[in-house]
Amino acid sequence: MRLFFAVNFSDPVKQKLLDMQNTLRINSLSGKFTLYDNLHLTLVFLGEVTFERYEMLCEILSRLDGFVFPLTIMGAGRFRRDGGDIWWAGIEENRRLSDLHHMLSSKVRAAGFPVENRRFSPHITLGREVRLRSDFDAERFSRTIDGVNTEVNKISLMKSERLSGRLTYTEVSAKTLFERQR
Ligand code: 2AM
Repeated sequence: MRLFFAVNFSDPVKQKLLDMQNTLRINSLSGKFTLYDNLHLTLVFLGEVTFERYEMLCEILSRLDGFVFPLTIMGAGRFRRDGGDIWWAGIEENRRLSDLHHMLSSKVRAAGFPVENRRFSPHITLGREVRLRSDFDAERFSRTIDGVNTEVNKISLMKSERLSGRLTYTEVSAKTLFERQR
């Protein structure tokens, strides 16, 4: 099965992401836009994993310690691609998130998973193969998006598969972070 660790979002947050996506959609000539249910932030991509290995990942996740922390979704941008760009919502610099990424990556690597050693650029993919209308001011769009404040209270292990032709992500394991004492 094809797996990745991710942060998922509440409906109010996904609704804001959908608003951003809709602005892109109505200003695009073409694109494959992320389904509402699939909006997420990838922490570590694992790829194809056997069942034994899947159990190791659940174990790693269950041993993860950490407190709930704040996260701000801020701005939008694109990874330029020949066949149309990947458009994403950005994440404000977040030490706790980077630490989590590094901790998870090193644990899965130590367990023998060949995870990529690329720089972590946290983002929420809104659409792929997106070609925008030439009169759309992408810079202005990115600048004028309101930040969305939320919190990370759970880390999910997600399965990615096509079900009846539809890309479907299912949470197969999760770790709830500790609430900070108030
Ligand atoms: P994304 O985070 O840029 O959207 C499931 O495929 C998720 O893992 C997607 O969110 C995807 O991209 C992310 N991902 C990261 N590296 C990947 C890779 N090498 N192949 C496929 N998906 C990858």
